[in-house]
Parts: sequence; C-alpha cells; structure tokens
Amino acid sequence: MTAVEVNFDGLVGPTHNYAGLSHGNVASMRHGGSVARPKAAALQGVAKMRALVALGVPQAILPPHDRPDRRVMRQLGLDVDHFDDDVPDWLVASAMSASPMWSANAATVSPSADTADARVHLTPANLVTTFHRSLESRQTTAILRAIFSDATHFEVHESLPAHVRFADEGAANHGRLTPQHGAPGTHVFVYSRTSDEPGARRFPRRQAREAGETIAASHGVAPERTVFVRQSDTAIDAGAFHNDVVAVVNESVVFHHEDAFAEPLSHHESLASATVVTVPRRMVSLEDAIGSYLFNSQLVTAADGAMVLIAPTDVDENPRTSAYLAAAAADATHPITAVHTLDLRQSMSNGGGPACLRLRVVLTPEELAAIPPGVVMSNDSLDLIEAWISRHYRDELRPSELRDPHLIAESRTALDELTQILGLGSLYDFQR
Ligand code: SUG
Repeated sequence: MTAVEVNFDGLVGPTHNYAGLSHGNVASMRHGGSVARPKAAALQGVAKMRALVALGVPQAILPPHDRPDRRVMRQLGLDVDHFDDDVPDWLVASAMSASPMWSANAATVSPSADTADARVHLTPANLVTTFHRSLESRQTTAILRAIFSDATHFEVHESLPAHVRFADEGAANHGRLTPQHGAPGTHVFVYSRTSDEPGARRFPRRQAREAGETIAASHGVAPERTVFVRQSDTAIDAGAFHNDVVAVVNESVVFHHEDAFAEPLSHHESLASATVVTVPRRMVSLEDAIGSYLFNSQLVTAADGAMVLIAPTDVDENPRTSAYLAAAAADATHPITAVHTLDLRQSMSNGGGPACLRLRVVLTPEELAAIPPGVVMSNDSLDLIEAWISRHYRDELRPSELRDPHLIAESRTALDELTQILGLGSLYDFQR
C-alpha cells in the first residue's frame, strides 16, 4: 500500500469567540465583538470531518489548546486561572482565543519521500505577526510531539526564532506538487516579503521568504525540490492574509486566482509539469474570491480517484463563484470533478474556511501505524467527539464572558476528558 494524505483537523476549542484580533483578515475585523456559538462551531468542524471520511480520505484530529496558557499567564505576571479587572480586554481575548483550530497554521510538513533521512519532518509555525497567534507554538509543539513521537519515523523541530525576520504561518503558505501523494514532490513556499522588507503595506505580510528557506534546509528537502513564489501585494491588501485564501494545491493541480501571485506561475520552470487552473478576475474578482473563500477549499483526491473540492456554502451564495463551479463540474477537462459545500459559518466569520481547518500530513502505512490510533477518526469516533462537544461546550459566548473563571474551569474539564477519548495521556500542563 502506498502513502496517503491524512488531514489533521484542528478541533474547535470551547472558547471559540470573535475578538477582531487579526488586522488584515477582513472577516475577523468585521465580526469582532459578535456573539460566537462554540458548540455549533465545533459541530460544523465535525461535519466537515465526516464529509472527508465519507470520501475515503483519512481524517485525524489535533486537540484544542488549553486556554489561557498557564505558562504565558505566569510570564505576564498574571494569575493562571482568572483575569483580574485591570487586565485589558485585548489581552484577555488573546489569551482565550481558540485560534489553534486553524491547523493549516500549525506547522510546515515534509513527507518522508522528500527528506534526506527519509523521515517525516514538521516545524511548528511561530505565528509572530499577530500576538494572539504567537502564543500557539509552544502547545502546538507539545501536541505534535505527543502524536509524532516515534523518532524512527518523525522529527518535530523547534519553531523558527520568534522574530519578524523569520515570520512563519506554516502550511497555509505552502503547497506540495506531486504526481500522487506517495511520490516525491516539489515544495512550493509562498512568501509575502523578504526579511529585510517592511512587515506591512496596507495589511501585514505574514510570511518571510527566509522562513521557508530555513525550514526546507532543516527538513533535508533538496534545493531542486523547492520553489519560492511571491504572493501579490494586491492580494494581501485585499485581505489574502494567507496564500491559501487565494490558491490551493492537490497532487499535480494548482487552483488559484489570477491575482494571487506577484508573477505568473509559468515563470517558474520547476512548475512546468503542474496542471495550473487560473481563475480570471473577469469571472471572479479578488473581492468575490476573498468574500466567498472559493480557494480556501480543500481540494482532495477521494478513494475512487475523483478530485473533489470541499468548499464553504458561501460559494453557493455568490453568483460568480457558483456559476464558475457549476461550469467546472460540468466540464470534463476541468481537474475538479465534484464540489461539496458545507456550512462552516462559525469559523468563516473569523476568516477560517475548510482549508484553514486542516493540516495535511502524507504518511506511509508504517508511519500511520506509528501515531496514536485514537487521533485517527472514523464515523464511530466522530460520534464520541460529537457527544463530548454536546456535553461540554456553551451554546453562546460573548466577549465579556471570556473573563468568566467558570469558562476556564469548564474548558479544562472538557480537555481532560478529550485526552482520554483520544488516548493521548497527560497532554496539558494542568494535567501534570
Ligand atoms: O490567523 N483568525 C485567523 C484565521 C486563520 C485562517 N487560516 C488560514 N488561512 N489558513 C488568523 O487571522 C481571528 C481571531 C479573532 O479575531 O478572534 C483569527 O485569528
């Protein structure tokens, strides 16, 4: 049996809320202060995982982080279990954010077919551009090390130094081109600036070229198997804070918006063998693409070989994107053979579509057998997760409720039970 692509979805955490923390992410900016629905958010994520399971695509889970992170609270001289009244709202919201759910930003992954030592290498992202996300890398590293613990198959590196020169947002700015998942691939690192360029024009540029260069070298990916592609400033300043908002890669297919990159992809010789589908701005404007999240879809190869686009229902509501997808599905020469749309409104309102919620890890059968079996999902295990969400999550969460010490206690009770369901042992600081 050959290697498979496993989608590791970030399970939405019990503190899911809208705090408007991400400048340059238009959905986050628009919804800051709204009432969130944590239970609905987590159940929408599970429904997406079920859709993947139904297509025969291997599905796994990354558990939520403990919020607030006790070590961060101590670093800041704060009480670990509650917020005093003088702690500013922005700090409470940052410490309580459920942002680790967007696991496309958890790490950059190189499969064993591409690395010098034939192991899978993962580097957790430092996420230094936004304060709330910069708090993630420590727990992400611990979670990845708990799952990918077998050193004969895996290496989970330290994140890059926490400075804008190495600003890194993980797999959201990375694609892997390959004839099929198990074969060697070419790593497409998309960057928004070099380390000596300004961090922002209108909106922040979150990915330094040097981050990808360093990760490729430390993973042992040969230079001839890497390509560095610049994101267009036009896309960033229209709200494409990560490249996966305007482009997606699956096997040999690149599906992207005409304005995604600074230069046409045909300028890169190493991409010559790719099937590039460029959606022209006259059919779908950049605003339509960012508003609907057409390209923040998961493009996956189903067990029967079909190439399926898992898109948010927002693409059905925009006449340009729905017309484009109807024509694509009817066109036998278009690489997308089917489109499935799913309601992910809760995550979408923070700028996180289907592609943001998953980290792709290509694993051989031996590698898959070396991770804890409890994190790999079936319909039965998703039933358990769904029941767990229904028992523990709140229906509604307002920004003012983030200060509620009961919320912190409730979340820890829930996470403690989750580690038992997933068979992960004592994962969190509060369990030790
Ligand atoms: O980093 N939103 C996330 C969304 C990440 C989407 N991921 C990918 N494109 N792969 C971000 O901007 C908003 C949180 C808030 O405002 O409460 C937030 O962090």
